[in-house]
Amino acid sequence: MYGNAYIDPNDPKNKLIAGEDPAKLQAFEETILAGKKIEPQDWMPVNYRKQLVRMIEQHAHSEIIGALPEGTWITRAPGFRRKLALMAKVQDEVGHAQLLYAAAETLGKSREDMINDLISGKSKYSNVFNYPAKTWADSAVIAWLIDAGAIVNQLANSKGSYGPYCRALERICYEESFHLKYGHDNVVHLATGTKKQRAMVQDALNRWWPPIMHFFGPSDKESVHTEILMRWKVKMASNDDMRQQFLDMYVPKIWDLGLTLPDKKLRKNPETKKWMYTEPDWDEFKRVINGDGPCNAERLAVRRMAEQRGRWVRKAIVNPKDSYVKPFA
Ligand code: BYC
Repeated sequence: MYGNAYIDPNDPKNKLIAGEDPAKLQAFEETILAGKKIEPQDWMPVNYRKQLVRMIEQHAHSEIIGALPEGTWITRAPGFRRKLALMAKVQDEVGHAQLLYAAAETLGKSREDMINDLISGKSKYSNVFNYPAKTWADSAVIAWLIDAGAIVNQLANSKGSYGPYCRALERICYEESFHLKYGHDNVVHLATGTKKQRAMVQDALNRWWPPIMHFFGPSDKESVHTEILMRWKVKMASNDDMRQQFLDMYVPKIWDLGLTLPDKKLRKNPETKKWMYTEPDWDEFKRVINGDGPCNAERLAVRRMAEQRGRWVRKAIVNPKDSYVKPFA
């Protein structure tokens, strides 16, 4: 429906831009085509704003919820150095959420509304964080491969069109590259360790592989938002392209460690240079992102508790006279 050619907001086929001023829309699209950034004070179509809020908000939620599965391993990480490193990583992830909430706020949605939409279950967040981190190896696999997937996505999108989101992503990517190295170091340690350690990391990889394949979103055929997001350079690559890029970079590294992946079809087609794989279970993906994964209820319950327990602090910061309010009221 949308190529790079001019699109007419008065054409009933173009529902996503219905009612927009054609001249403003054209100027907006030309700015994007020229590779310039859109800033908060600039004119933007209603749906550009809506899509950005949806995506940045979901991303911010993913960062704070993503801190939970790894966070539970801080006290159990083997050795003081790994405890310190994991604590710093978890702290970074929560910091990423702050950067992203601030970027989304520039589009007019308040942080309070975003948090309320998260804890009420209205907003989505990344599928991967609805699975349990059962062993120390799970935390290693998350830090290596989920952070790797995040970098593939975020590095591409940091070259996108919305200034505040791109600047937040650039900074996040610097920190994620440390996380990836930390995760890789942990996986290598386990994969080259005792028989028990190898078995533990292999088991974690087997369980995390399907959610990792889901992480990049539904196949391009099924994706709802990709077309308009790519036209407006919010997304700089399609879901399937990002998945392919991830497979290209990380499957060889996983195999090099002598680890296997739970997909017999997984191989690179020498002619097309594309990875072939078993189609992920998209019904499971839909269940998980719509609230019915193994840990959704637990994750939201923790966030709800954090929101309630921190309420008096936020109130006291806004109005110090209120600082006598009882905690947990
Ligand atoms: N999980 O039309 P589509 C991290 C939803 S955190 C859940 O293809 P789009 C880390 C999608 O929202 C990094 N939902 O969507 C943190 C849509 O539903 P709605 C997280 C998903 O937006 C702590 C529907 O499916 N990264 O790395 O074009 C510790 C149709 O999909 C998912 C980001 O948030 C999913 N995986 O493309 C360690 C990156 N995939 O909204 C690590 C920013 C799809 O219509 N986001 N859905 O109800 C994006 O790049 C894009 O939003 C996506 C999806 C590629 C994820």
